[in-house]
Amino acid sequence: MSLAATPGTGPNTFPIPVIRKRPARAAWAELPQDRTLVMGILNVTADSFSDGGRYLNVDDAINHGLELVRAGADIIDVGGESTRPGADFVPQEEELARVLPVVTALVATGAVVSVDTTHVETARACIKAGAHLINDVSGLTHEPGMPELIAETGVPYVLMHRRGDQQSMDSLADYADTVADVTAELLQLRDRFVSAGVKPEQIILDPGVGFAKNAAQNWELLGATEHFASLGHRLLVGTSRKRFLGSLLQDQGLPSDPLDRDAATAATTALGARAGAWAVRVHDVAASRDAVRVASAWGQGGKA
Ligand code: PMM
Repeated sequence: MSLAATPGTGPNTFPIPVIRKRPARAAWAELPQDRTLVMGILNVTADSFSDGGRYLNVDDAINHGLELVRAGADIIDVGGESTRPGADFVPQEEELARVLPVVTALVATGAVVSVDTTHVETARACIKAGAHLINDVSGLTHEPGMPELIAETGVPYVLMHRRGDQQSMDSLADYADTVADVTAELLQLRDRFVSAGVKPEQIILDPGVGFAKNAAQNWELLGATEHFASLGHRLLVGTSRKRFLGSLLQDQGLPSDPLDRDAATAATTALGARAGAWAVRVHDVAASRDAVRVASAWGQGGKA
């Protein structure tokens, strides 16, 4: 990867390196197809559970996005509203003001950029600014107009399973059969998007680990990764530093704070990759960059 210096673009004050010189849309088409992709998390938020407040400043956020690319991220997922249980809602205009300069600057470097938003107007503005992917965690509560926007723009779209919102979801983790119920609800949602004109190949499914699920339910969903990867869509899995990993480590008497969960996260990356995940969403990119390559080499005589 060349990091040729170029004049700065966007609102920040330092020159932004061009990672790959090519039209913004081509960057998506050039993503590797022979291994699981690594999506690096860039939370431009005050209160995300493991990195809240660290990248609220635009320059810090852009710098961190570039660090994630240098560490081996295939996609950078930029979010302006924390989705952790109990988090405050952020007005859509404020969310957009946080993410748009970061998305614009990262797209200008040639990076593949995803936007983690539940808001149609944020998604619309970011797509206009060149974002390649919309990552919507709203699940069964998505905003009216989202299916139409995704159909109209043709961008890839992560359809994640969640019941309720960040304030109500913990009380909604009641399933007769976790895997069957999540599958049925996800496919119902998928059908709504397809009816609005979204092409099935635009849709990336995500079982929504930790969203209206307790630890045991998260493990059930992860154990069914192969099943979720066989539903006719690409599959994204997000486990990074989540509470259920902390509980597992704590129960074993091991360090379990959010920043102690990266090795456990890398293990879920390797297992998820072996089970057919298209991408994993992680904070610690370097560990998962290596883990997806180990997963590819496993069973292929060492050829990653
Ligand atoms: N998890 C979080 C945020 N966005 N998006 C998708 N598609 N899947 C996830 O599992 C997911 C997500 C919460 O993690 P963070 O607060 O560390 O970003």
